[in-house]
Amino acid sequence: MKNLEIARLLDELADALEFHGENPFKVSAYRRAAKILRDFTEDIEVYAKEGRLREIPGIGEGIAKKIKEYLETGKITKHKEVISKTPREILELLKIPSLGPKTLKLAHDKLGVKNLDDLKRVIEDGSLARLPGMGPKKVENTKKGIELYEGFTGEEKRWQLGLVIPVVTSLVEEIKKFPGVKKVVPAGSYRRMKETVGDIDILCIGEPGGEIIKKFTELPVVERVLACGETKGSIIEKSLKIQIDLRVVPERSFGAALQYFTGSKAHNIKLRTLAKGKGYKISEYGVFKGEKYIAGETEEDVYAVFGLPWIPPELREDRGEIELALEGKLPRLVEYDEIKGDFHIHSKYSDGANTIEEIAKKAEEMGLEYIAICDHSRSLKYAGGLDIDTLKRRNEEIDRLNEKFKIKILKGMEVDILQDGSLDYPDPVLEELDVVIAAIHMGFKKNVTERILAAMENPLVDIIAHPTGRLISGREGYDVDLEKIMERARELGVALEINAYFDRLDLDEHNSRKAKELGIKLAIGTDAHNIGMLQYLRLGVGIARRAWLSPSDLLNTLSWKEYLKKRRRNG
Ligand code: DGT
Ligand code: CA
Ligand code: CA
Repeated sequence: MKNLEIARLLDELADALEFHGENPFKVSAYRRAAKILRDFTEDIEVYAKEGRLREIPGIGEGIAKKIKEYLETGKITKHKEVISKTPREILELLKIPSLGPKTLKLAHDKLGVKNLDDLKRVIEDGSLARLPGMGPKKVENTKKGIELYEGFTGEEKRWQLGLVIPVVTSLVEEIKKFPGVKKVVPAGSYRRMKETVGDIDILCIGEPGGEIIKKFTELPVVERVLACGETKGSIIEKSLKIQIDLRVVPERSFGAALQYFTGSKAHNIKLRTLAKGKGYKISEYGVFKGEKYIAGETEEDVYAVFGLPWIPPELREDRGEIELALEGKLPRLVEYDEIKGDFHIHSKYSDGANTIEEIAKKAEEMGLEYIAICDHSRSLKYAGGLDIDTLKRRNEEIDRLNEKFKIKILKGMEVDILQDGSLDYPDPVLEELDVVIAAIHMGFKKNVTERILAAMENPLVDIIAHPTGRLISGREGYDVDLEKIMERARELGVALEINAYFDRLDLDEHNSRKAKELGIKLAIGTDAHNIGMLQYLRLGVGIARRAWLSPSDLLNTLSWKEYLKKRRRNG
C-alpha cells in the first residue's frame, strides 16, 4: 500500500509551501488530504485504478491528480519543485512545535538561520527576540518547542503507536506470504500497546530462516538494510524511518521467544528472578532445568511452569502483575471486542470529512452497536461549530437515519467550555442531546481547572473530553489540577474521556488507572474526523487495558439503552 508514502509527500509539500508563504487554505488542503490518506484503511491504488479517488471526502481534483501521478511515476512534480527550492534542514525545523513557518522564514531571511544550531544561536544572542513581531515571550515558547522537539526526535526517537500500526499490519501480511513461513507475530512494545514505540520486533516461524530474512530485507518498504543473517534481519522502513527487526525462531522456542521479546524488560527480569528461585533458567529459547528443556512452545506453557496464568501483554510492565498473577488475582481486563460504542465522532456538520450516513455505515461494518456523533459547538468557529438551528437540523437527520440503520446513532456534541466556565449552549439545547462532552479548546492558559470544575456542576454534562489536553508529538497540555477534577468527577458521577486519537491518548494509562481506582467511569472516544480514524478505537482499548480497566470501568461496554438509563441527569 502506498497510502503512507503519499501522505508523507503531501505533508512535506504543505510544510514547504507554508515556509514559502503560500495561501493558508492551500496548505491546509494538502495537510487534510495527507491525514485522510494516513487514516484510510483501504488501498488508495485500488481506488485510483477504479477512478474513484474523488469519492473520498476531502480529496479534491488537484490532489487526486497528484496521487495518480505518484502511483504512475513514483513522484509528484509539484512536490519535487517546491522541495528542491527548500533547504532540507529548514523542512526539519518546521517540525518544532510553536515555531511557525512565518517566523522561521523571517529568521532565515534576516538572520541567516539554516539549521537547529543557527536557531539556538539566535535565541542565545537575543537577535531572534529583536525580529519584528517576536519578543521575549515568543522566544521562550520557541525554546520550549525545541526542548520538546529534541526529546521527541533526538537519539531516542519514538513513534506514536497509531502511526506504526498500518505499517506493521501490512508488513506482517507481506511476510506471511513468503514461502515456508508458518506464523508471524509482532512482539515488543508494539504488542504491549504502548502509546509510543522505539522500534518494531517481529517474530516468525518458518524455514529456511536465511531465505525468509533475505526476502524481508528485499521488500519495497525497505529504505536501508542494517543486518541480514540466518535468523535475524534488521531494516529501516521507508515511510516512517523506523527500525524493524525480524527474527526467525524454532517452533519449540516460539512461546519463549514471544515472551522474551514482548518484554517489558522489567517484567522479564522479575520473571527471571522468580525462575531462578525455583531452580529454572528462562531465556528466549525456552525454560530449562539444568540442560533439560521444560517448556517453550507457547507463552501459556512458559508461564505455567512458574504457576502463573498467561498474562496479557498490556499488563507486562512490572507494576505488580506477576505478584497478583501468583495469587490468581489478575484483573479481568476489558477485551477489544467488548466495546459496543464510540462516544466521540465528528461529522461533516462541523469539521469532519464524512456524512453521518457514511460514518454509520462504516461503524456498522466494524461491528459497533452504537456511535455518538459529537460535533463542535457554536463558538468553535474555526472548526465549523454548529449554531442552534444547524444542530436542530442535524438531530433531525439523525432521527431519520436511525429509522434506516441497525446501528444506533446517538445525538452528541462536544460542547466548548467558555472562558467563564459556562457551556457553549443553553440547557434546553443540551437537554435534547444523548451525549454531552464538555471540552476546553480555547484559553488554554486561563483557569482551566476552575472552568472544568464549573462545567461539571451542570448535571447535563456526561463526559469531560481529553482532560489534560496533551499531545504526544509535543504539547504539554493545559495547566490543570487533575487531582481536583478527578475528586469532583467522582462525587458528581461525571465520566472522563480516554480520547483514542493516536496523538492524544488522553487520559493516558497512568491517569486512567487512577480514575478507575477512584471509581470514575471512563468513556473511550476516537475523536474521529473521518471514517478511517474509527480504527483508533483499538488504541483507546489498549490504554484501558494498560490501565488495568475491567468492562465495568467503561461506558463503552454498556448497551446504548443501559447508557441512557444510567446518565447523571436521570438521577
Ligand atoms: P521500545 O522498542 O523502546 O518501544 O520497547 P521494547 O519493549 O519493544 O524494547 P526493545 O525493542 O528494546 O526490546 C524488545 C524486548 O526484548 C523487551 O521488551 C524485552 C526484551 N529485552 C530487551 N533487552 C532485554 C534485556 O536486557 N533483558 C531482558 N530480560 N529482556 C530484554
Ligand atoms: Ca521494540
Ligand atoms: Ca527491538
